Amino acid sequence: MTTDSRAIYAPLSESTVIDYIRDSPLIGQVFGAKDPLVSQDLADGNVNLVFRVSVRSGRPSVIVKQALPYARAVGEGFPMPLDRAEREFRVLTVEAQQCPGLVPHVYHFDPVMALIIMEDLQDHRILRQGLMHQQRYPHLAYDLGRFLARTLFMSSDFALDSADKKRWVQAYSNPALCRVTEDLVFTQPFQNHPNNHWHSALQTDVHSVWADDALRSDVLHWKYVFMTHAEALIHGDLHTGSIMVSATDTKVIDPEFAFVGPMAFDIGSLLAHLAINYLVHAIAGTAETPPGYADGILGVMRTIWTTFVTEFQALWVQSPHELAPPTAYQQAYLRRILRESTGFGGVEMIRRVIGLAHVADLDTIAEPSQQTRTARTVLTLGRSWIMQSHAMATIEDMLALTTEAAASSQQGG
Ligand code: SR1
Ligand code: MG
Repeated sequence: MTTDSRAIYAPLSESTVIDYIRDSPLIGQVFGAKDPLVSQDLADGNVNLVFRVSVRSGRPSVIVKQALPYARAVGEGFPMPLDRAEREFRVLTVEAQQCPGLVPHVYHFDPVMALIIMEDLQDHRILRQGLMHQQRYPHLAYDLGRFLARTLFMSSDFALDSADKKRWVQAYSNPALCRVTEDLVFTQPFQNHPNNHWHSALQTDVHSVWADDALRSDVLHWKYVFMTHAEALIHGDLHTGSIMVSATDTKVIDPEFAFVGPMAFDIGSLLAHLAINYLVHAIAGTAETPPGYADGILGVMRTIWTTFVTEFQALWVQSPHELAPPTAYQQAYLRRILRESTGFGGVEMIRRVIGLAHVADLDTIAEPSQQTRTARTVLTLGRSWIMQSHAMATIEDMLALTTEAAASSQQGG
């Protein structure tokens, strides 16, 4: 892996990205000097430029991900700092050590151009797309439970030396992107804000969220936890669009929102997006939905959590440390993480219906009344995860709330 930079930042295009590669250490490392290179614009997330560059036959190929000084999908009115590329590069490097094989290989980082050149996962697809097309991934839940346990444990005070942990808090400080999350996740969706948008059929539901002071107080609590609890180096935007999968492999991508924050923010966000996908299949399933597919998503949620717990506890045992706690403390700690995951997950569900950034699982439901019903149920479940979070003792409690919301929606509730 190389680190190198051009003198001046300039956003790349489909043609200039080829010039960039021709003049980079990728020649010799991945491509030959005379290889006929082609490129493809693959950007479909909210934030960055993404290109595939390959030889004309298709392989070998690499992905070039470049930060823009603003959020790509919103425009220049939504500034975002270029230094997020460097943070993403550093976090991918740390995660590759913590979880070999679960993040893409990085070939090259250029801090001035704010770009990372990484492995092209051509045989993978974005998990959200795979789940929307009713694919099953037998290794997924285990891989993600392990990813969560290892990244979170190994960057926490349970693994790091006290002074090192404090250095990590500084080194991964991410004020601008944390502010994006504070605004887009915890604040704007819970009040009337011009960045919000929602389906007109949900007007009453949205107004009842804004009028619900008990709910808004709890959301404020979770925002405060997000802002103050420097527990571990978290991914910061871990949803089914930040994961790539094949039948046999899982890769977690896009850690640009990473900072030292509450472990449960990652777990809750991931489980929330799976719960949204569960509701889509349970409520708006089509003739193509295989029997049992929605329940399979619940199984993925369960196994992510149980694997996380098992692996996290194994790391506690295997990594003797001055903070090695007794079993009762471990159990209480992990129950707190479950409660917090439920709270954070509920906030994430609601923001994906009302806030700036929506999800394709819901937006692509073809039949309008089914789409409304499902989105309304996501709001109901989000509220229930938030308001019931204090009562979560096991993952089955969270799954029960989830199946109850689906059942109530199917009965017209
Ligand atoms: C303008 S950024 C909107 C959202 O996209 C990212 O993936 C984060 O989820 C952020 O909240
Ligand atoms: Mg992202």
